[in-house]
Amino acid sequence: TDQQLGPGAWVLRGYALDDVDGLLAELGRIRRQSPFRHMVTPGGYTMSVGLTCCGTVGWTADHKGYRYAAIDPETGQPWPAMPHLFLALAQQAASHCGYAGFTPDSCLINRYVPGARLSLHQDKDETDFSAPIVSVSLGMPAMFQFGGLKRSDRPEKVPLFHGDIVVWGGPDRLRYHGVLALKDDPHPLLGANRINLTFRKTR
Ligand code: MD3
Ligand code: FE
Repeated sequence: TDQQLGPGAWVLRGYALDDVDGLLAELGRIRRQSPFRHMVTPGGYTMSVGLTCCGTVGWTADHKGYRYAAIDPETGQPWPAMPHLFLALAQQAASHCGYAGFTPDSCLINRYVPGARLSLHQDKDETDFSAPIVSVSLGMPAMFQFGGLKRSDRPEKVPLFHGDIVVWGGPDRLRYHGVLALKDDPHPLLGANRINLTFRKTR
């Protein structure tokens, strides 16, 4: 049931389903320590997606730019540690797609409510583009946009559902991508929320 999106990108349908309860328990601990917040981009826009992180470093945005940092700017404390279950699941999904030895140091956690969206962008704040990115979708479905290496390349639409994992690496690592505004389509476990975990090796 693996669906290939590109030469280095795959959707693994339902791959995280057996781990959902454990992932949500860990997420509860993470968000008590570093709550979801809406970051303001360097251009002055408040993101509709709420965000927190775990791992050695977390992703932050402010008027000065985007970067990875060890301290959560909201709490002044280190980001929560990456739970073993998170790491194990990301590594298992990566090796399933041929990316052995994936050692993510950061997990970005996005929360979407109805209407929240992520406009087309590239992930290029990392220093190591040789490592893949692993993303885990939980809760409400979303329509993902998978573009090309140029912003002007017309994106392909790919629906992502609760429990799906996507692995992107190699020639697909720098493709433009985004998430269309979420519909109000409540999920039995997560209500009107979508949570996306994105694992990265940032350095
Ligand atoms: C495709 N998050 O946090 S999955 C992001 O669902 C982000 O929250 C989305 O894009 C979400 O930056 C999409 C993650 C993803 C990450 C890297 C990619 C998709 C990618 C790199 C190339 C192509
Ligand atoms: Fe991204």
